[in-house]
Amino acid sequence: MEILAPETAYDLCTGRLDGENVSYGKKRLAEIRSIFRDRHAADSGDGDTVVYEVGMHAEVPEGTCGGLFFGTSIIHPGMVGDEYYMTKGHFHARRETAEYYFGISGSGILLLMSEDGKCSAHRMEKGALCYIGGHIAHRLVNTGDDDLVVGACWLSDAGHDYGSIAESGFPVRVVCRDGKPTLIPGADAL
Ligand code: PAN
Ligand code: ZN
Repeated sequence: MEILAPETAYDLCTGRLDGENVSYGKKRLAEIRSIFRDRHAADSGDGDTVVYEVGMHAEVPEGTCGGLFFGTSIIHPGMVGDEYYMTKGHFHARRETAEYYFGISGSGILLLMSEDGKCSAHRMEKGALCYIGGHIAHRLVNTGDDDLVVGACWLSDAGHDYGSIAESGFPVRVVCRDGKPTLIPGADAL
C-alpha cells in the first residue's frame, strides 16, 4: 500500500482551498442589492462589485445524508450607504442542522436569529469558534478594513433557505456610526 498525497490543500493562514472537489463562487452586488437598507445606494452601486466569495470543498453531492461540506467565506470590506458588506444570510433548509464557523482573519460580526426573530450579535475574528445550532439563521458582516475570512463546516444535506430571510430580514442591522460598527433595529429598507 502506498502513502497518498493530500487531494486537497487547506491553507491555515488564509483559508484558501485548492485541489479536488473545490469550487469558488462570487456574490456580486447586482444579486444582493435588496438585502441592504439603503435602496438608493444599493441601486446606484456598481452591480459587478464582488461583495463576498465562498470557496467550498464538496466530496459528496449536495443533499447526501451523513456527509459534510467545508468552506471558506471571504467578505470583502465595503459599505452600501452606511451599512457594512454582509452575506445574504440563511436558515438551513433542514432546520435542525447545525454548523461551525471559525474566524481566520479580519474583523466582523456574526448575526444569529432564531425562528421567532430573536437576534444576537457575536464578534468574529481570528481564533473565534462559533457553534451555530439548528433552527438559527446566520449572516456575516465585515466591519473591518480588510477581508473578513471565516471557515465553516456543515452537513451536506443541510441545504439553504434564503426565502425566509428575504421576506422578513434580520431584525438587527450593522451600520457605521461615528466610525464605529453600531447595531440598529429594523429589517426594513429605507
Ligand atoms: C456558509 C455561507 C456563506 C455565504 O458557507 O453559505 O458564508 O453566505 P450565504 O449562503 O448566506 O450567502 C454557510 O453558512 N453554509 O451553510
Ligand atoms: Zn449555513
